[in-house]
Amino acid sequence: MKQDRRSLHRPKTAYTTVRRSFAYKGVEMMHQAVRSWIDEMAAMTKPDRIVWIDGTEEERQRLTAEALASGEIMELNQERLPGCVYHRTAANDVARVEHLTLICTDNKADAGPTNNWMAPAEAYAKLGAIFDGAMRGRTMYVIPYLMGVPASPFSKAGIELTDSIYVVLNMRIMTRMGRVALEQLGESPEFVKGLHAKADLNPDRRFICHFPEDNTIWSVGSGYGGNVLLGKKCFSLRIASWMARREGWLAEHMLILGLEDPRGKVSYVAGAFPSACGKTNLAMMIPPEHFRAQGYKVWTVGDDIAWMRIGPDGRLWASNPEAGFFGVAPQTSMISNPNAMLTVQRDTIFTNVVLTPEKTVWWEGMGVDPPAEGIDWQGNPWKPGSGENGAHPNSRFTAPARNCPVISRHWEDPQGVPISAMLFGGRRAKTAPLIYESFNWQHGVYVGASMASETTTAAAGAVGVVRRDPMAMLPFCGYNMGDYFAHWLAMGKKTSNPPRIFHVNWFQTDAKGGFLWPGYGNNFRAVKWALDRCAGTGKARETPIGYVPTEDALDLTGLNLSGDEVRALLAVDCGAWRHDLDNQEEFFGKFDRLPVEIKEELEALRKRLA
Ligand code: GTP
Ligand code: SPV
Ligand code: MN
Repeated sequence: MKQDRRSLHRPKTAYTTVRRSFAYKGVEMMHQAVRSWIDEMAAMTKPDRIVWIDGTEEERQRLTAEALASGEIMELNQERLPGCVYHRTAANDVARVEHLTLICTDNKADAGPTNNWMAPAEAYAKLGAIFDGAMRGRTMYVIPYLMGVPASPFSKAGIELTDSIYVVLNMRIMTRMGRVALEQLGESPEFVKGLHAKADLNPDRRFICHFPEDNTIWSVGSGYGGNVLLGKKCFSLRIASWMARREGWLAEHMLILGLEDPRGKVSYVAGAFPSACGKTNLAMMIPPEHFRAQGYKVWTVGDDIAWMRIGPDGRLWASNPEAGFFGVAPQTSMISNPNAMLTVQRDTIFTNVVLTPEKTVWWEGMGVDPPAEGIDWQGNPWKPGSGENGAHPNSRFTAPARNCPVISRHWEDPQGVPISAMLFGGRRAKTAPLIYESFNWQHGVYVGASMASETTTAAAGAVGVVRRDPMAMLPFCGYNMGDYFAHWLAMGKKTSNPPRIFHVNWFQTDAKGGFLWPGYGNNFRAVKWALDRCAGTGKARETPIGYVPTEDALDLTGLNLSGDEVRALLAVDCGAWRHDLDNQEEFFGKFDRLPVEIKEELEALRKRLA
């Protein structure tokens, strides 16, 4: 009887579909481990059909047509936005859900004090009950994908099983998917097993669980980006950070850019800022006119994630494992980020923005007049001046990286690019100056570990609250953050020529609450100073917190800042810092695996501030 039920649960059609799509090269060679895992997941979720994703253009067209027919996506004006489509998520499903994101390790202490934890057996049972039959009447898509470029020592394979075409179309942009991944996977059973089902999109039955000991991710009950594009935060940060610690590398929430000087020399910078704190913008920034005229250029390598390994030359080499950008739409304009605007003119998926009557898109801060009327992110008629946002503040675009006008020539180099400087930064209305340099690697790790930022709409919950967010990895570190700090310290010892570490803050406010620093392309001025420091030329004064540029060290040509404003941007307010240290102590107090070096750095800073 039990047997019968089981076979009932395994729709016969599924097997026909699977076998037919086995036609493409690679699947036949696939390891038995892959096939039996898919069988098992299908037995649980019970889809009507299983479709293997091969990554071809024909397949994109077929799936797009299907999703258009079902209403899952809408077509945009193909003359103005060729290849672009529009999607809305459920109104209660518009951001990552950190309180529903869990790390499931055998030992609770391995998840650490900053992660939500559940025992693996309990999590499998709890989510298994929600997954049970969740794909009935639906199709399960099997997406083999690579994070990283094929045949690179950095790249890793995953398979995501999902019942959402929207996910398939996004993964197609964000990863290298289909045949290329299966071919690399070959007969190896080494891959990250991802399972996603939208289920009933009920926030009470929504969980994003990571099982780093099993290379497994289970996500249920959401259709929003970071919760469901399992190659991104779930694999490339949470699971990869676990792998990186074991294998001796770093998986970080960092942009990567190349800064070319007038002689044509390109230096690479990586930067960790929390969600919606400026990574995409910095990665694509255009230097101010004064610098462009001299021949300075910025090239984009990545906008969200960096995998970094120690090279044979003792430098840290970084690679962007993603193939696209899942970027914040609001405030993106031809003034703030022209390269992003140009990137999203074709082959882009827009999520939760305003749909105009001409079937184009609009968002707050786009820098063009809003349509007289449109449809807002919730699908309701909307008019400018209504007092409501037309686009959700965390509305996003998904665009291929190759569309970016300033994509680096080296963005797909298998060995990555060598990093000269690393930036840690957040949104701090007060306390943190525009930029400062740490004294050395250990101090730099402490600067990263003690980072703080005001929360944004990228995650559900309160906005604008200052929270400690070490290395911008608080929501993304897949293991005990005390061990993570220790790993960073150890990496410095193993790297003979490590990057210099800086802290930046584009978000200081003046007495009226406006931003003191014009930001965006002007951030080039601070990044250039960082590279000047690496070259031994940037002028600095030593302060208790680190090296701060002297007032004449930043090239501010073309900017309208008063002397007082510049001094405010570069000020170190010892009283405010002492206050900040109390908050840091409270935060670090949560860790029972805090490396002694972090504590020592904090004490040393307290002494310097006294
Ligand atoms: P995630 O994709 O969530 O990881 O975000 P991100 O770090 O890539 O942030 P992004 O570059 O998309 O910027 C987020 C928001 O910050 C946007 O609304 C930007 O307009 C704004 N922003 C970015 N850079 C600056 C800056 O230099 N100054 C100011 N004031 N705002 C900025
Ligand atoms: C972030 O929140 O840091 C993002 C967007 O990059 S998401 O993919 O949703 O995590
Ligand atoms: Mn991010």
